[in-house]
Amino acid sequence: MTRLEALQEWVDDVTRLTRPDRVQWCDGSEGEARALQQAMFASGELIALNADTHPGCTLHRSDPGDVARVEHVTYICTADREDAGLNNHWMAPDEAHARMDALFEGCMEGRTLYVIPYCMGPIDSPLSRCGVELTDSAYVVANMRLMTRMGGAALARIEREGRFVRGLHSIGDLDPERRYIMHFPEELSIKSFGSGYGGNALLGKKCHALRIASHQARDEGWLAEHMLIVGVENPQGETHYIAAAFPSQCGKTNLAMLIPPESYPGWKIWTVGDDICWMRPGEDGRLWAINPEAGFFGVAPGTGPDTNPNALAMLDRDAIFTNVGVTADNQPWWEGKGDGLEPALNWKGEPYGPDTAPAAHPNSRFTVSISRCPSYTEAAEAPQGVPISAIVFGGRRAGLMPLVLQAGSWRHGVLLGAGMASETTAAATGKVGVVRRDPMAMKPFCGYNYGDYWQHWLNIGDGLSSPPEVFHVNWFRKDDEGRFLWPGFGENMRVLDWVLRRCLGDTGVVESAVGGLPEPGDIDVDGLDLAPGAMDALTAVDVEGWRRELSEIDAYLRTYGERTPQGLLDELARVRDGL
Ligand code: GTP
Ligand code: SPV
Ligand code: MN
Repeated sequence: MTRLEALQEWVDDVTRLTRPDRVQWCDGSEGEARALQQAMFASGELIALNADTHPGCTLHRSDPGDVARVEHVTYICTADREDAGLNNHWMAPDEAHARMDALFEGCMEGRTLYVIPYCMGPIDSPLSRCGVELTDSAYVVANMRLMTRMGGAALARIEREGRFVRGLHSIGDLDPERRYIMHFPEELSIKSFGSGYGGNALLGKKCHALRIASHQARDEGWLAEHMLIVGVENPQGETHYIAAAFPSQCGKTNLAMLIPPESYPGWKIWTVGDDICWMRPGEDGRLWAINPEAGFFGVAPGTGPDTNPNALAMLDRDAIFTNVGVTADNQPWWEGKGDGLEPALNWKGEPYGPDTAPAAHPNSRFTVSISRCPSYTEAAEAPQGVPISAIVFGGRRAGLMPLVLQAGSWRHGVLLGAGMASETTAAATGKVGVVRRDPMAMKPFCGYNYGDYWQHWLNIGDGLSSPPEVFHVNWFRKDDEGRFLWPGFGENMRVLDWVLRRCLGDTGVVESAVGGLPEPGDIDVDGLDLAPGAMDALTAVDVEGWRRELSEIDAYLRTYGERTPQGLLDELARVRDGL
C-alpha cells in the first residue's frame, strides 16, 4: 500500500492483468528476507549451502535454458525507430505493449506478486534515481535486496518525488520462444517476461540503470555507463578515482577490488562499484560519479586466491550463488576456485564427471552486498559521488591493441571508446569468442541511437573545465601459442600506476599517431615473469594492423549515417593522417 496514487493505480492495474493470488509490498527487512528464504527452500527454488563453511549462503539452479542475457529479444521501444538506432532491436511502443500484455495476462495465477520499491544510488544523493519492480519471483526479490537499496526508505523517496521507473517482470513459463525484455525509455518503463536470469530479471540493473538511465542521462546532461569505479590511494594517503568500461566478463569486478603486488607497499585499492557508473559534471568542472548499485552480481568462474582474493573473502557468508557446482559437503564450487576440493554435483545438480563438466556454468554468478567487500569504501555512500581523474576503456583483444594507450584529448578519448571491440563472452547467449564492435562496452546497454550517444559524450567533454584523462587498456593480448602476454589481475596495478602518473603529469609518454604509450621501462615490471619480448609486443604500434582497424572503425561509425557526429569522423581522419 502506498499514498502515491500513481503507484497504487499501477499496482492495481497490473494485479488485474496478471491475477496473482496475493500481493506483497516488500519492506527490505531481515524478517521479510528470512521468510522468503524459507519459502524458497520449501519450493526448491533455493538450496541452503554448508552452514559451517558458508553461513547464510544459498544456491539457485536456474532453468538450463535461462542462464544469460538474451540480446536478440531485448528491445528499445521508442516512438521513432531512428531514436533506438542500429545498435538496438526496435519495436513500436503500441505493438510492444500489446505483445507483452498478452503474455502477462493471468500469468501470476497461483503466484505472489511482489512490489519492490528500490533506489539506485545512495538514498540521499541527488544523482540517485528510484524505481519499482513488480515481479512474481522470490529469487528476484532476494537478489534485488542485495543489489539495490530496497524497501521503506526507497518508497518514502518515491512518494516524495512522485517519479519512478516502472518495471514489470514475470518468469512466465521460461519458454525461450516467449521471452522478451522490452524498454520504453520515453515512458520510463520496462516489461520483462520469460526469464529469471540476472540481467533480464533484476530490472534495477541493466534495464533501469543502463538502458533507461542512459536515455534519461542524455536528456538531463549526465552519463550512465557500464563502468567500475575504483579508488587508488598512494602511500602519501591521496586517493584518485578511476572509472573503467570493459564489456561483460572482461574484468571489471576483478579490477575494482585488485590487491596491489608486493612491489607497491603502502598502496591501497578502494572499491566504489564494479559494473555501473552514473557520472555528472560538477560545479568544479570535473566529472563526479556514483555507483547506483548496492551489491555485486559477479562472475564466479576464475574467482580464486591468486586472481581475486578480495572476492573470495566476501563469498563465505550471506551470498546467493547461481548455477555453480557443489562439493560433497555442500560447499559452492567453480572452476578456478582453487580450494583444493572436488565438485560432487555440477550446476544442473548432476553427478560431476568428464561428461558433465564444467561443474559451474561459464556464466555462473554470485550475488553479495558491496559492504562485504574487504576493499569497500564509505566513499561509495557519498551523496555527491567521487571525482573521476581517469576514464579507462578496454576489451578482450588477442591482437593489435597495446597494454595501455593514452588519448591526446577528450575527443580522441571518445574515439578510443567508440572504436572499442571485444570478444563475446558467456554473459549473453550466442557464440563466445567472436570479436565484435562494442563502443564504450555499451553495445547491449545503450538505450538510444549510438550516433546520438557519441555526440552526447562529445558534448559532456565540452562542458568540463577539468575533464578526466582517457585511456584504453588490454589485459588479454596473446602470443602465437594463445598464451596471455600480460599476467593481469593484481598486476594490473602497474598499469593503473602509470595511468595516474600520467594524470598528474608525473611521467613522460611516447607519442604515436594512435595515442600515448609508456616510455620503455616506465611500467614497473619488477618481480614479473614476462616472456622475452612481451613488453615490446605489448607497447608496439603495428601500423598496418592499425590502418585496417581504423578503416573498420570508420566503416562502422558511418553505419549510423546522419547521426554519426562529424566531430568523431574528423578525429578519426586526424588519427589516420597521422599514421
Ligand atoms: P560482468 O559482470 O559480466 O559485467 O563482468 P566483469 O567485467 O566484471 O568481469 P570479471 O571481473 O568478472 O571477469 C570476467 C572473467 O575475466 C573472469 O573469469 C576473470 O577471471 C577474467 N579476468 C579478469 N581480469 C583479468 C585479467 O586481468 N587477465 C585475465 N587473463 N583474465 C581476467
Ligand atoms: C553483464 O552481463 O554485463 C553483467 C551481468 O554484469 S548481468 O547483470 O546479468 O547483465
Ligand atoms: Mn556488466
